Amino acid sequence: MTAIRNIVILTGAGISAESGLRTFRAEDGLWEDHRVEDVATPQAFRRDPELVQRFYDLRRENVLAAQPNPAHQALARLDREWPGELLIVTQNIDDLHERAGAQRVLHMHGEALSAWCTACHARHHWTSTLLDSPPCPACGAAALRPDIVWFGEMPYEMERIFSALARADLFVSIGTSGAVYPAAGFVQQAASHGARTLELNLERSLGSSMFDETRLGPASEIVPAWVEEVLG
Ligand code: BJW
Repeated sequence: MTAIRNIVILTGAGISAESGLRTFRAEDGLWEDHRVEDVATPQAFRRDPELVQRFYDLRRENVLAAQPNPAHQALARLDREWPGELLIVTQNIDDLHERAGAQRVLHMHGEALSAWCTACHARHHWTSTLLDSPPCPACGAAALRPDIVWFGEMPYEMERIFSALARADLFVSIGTSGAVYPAAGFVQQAASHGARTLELNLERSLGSSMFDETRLGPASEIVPAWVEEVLG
């Protein structure tokens, strides 16, 4: 077997579930309170900006109240100690990877604690409400929206992600259902370039059959165990 040097890790809502942040497609999922098309599309924002801003105000509050769990901490340890290339591509908008200490993190679907000015395109760290249409600190326009990638919008830094996938020796997917593209296709991208592929999830996902190996269990247990194994 080829020695592993470059690792790409994809994380989804499942890694933050044990930190108290709800996943999207579980029975008690987020979208039972709010249908995804009511809040996570640019069309919904144009139709009912108040609903969307209220929804993301609440998400922001939840993120601020949450704490990293042992799975985030284990990946932060891997980031500190892994001598080769490593990239944690997260679909999550929380900052729990960073608060656990990870640095090589890319938020492909945006960040809850960021606001994007649609007038001047500045981005600002944001921890309070956007519901009252505050002025953009850079240009003064009342044009701030959540810095989130909605359905139909291009995820962030796709070139950097595809380039890391092409160099990866190991691709690991943690706590994601494989329901949303382009992230759901990363396993095939990585495999087509020769990477070994591993899924860590609570239960089998839509994409499980595409992985070389699937390990089932709560992220707080199976991620630290896997990191221990990789760091030897
Ligand atoms: C645990 C656990 C525990 C629980 N331990 N595990 C037809 C075919 C292909 C594509 C399309 C198509 N029709 C439309 C599209 C495109 C569309 C898409 O994919 N739609 C699908 C619904 C079909 N995608 C887009 O529009 C994207 N943009 C795009 O494609 O641009 C064009 C492009 C082309 C080519 C290249 C590049 C780009 C944008 C997608 C934006 C997604 N946005 C959201 C909301 C915003 C963020 C937010 O508000 O938080 O992102 S949707 C939502 O789903 C969120 C998530 O990041 C994303 C993924 O969800 P995730 O993380 O997988 O969560 P769940 O709940 O689904 O799964 C949780 C998992 O955890 C489960 O498996 C559990 O088992 C597990 N679990 N507890 C371990 N304790």
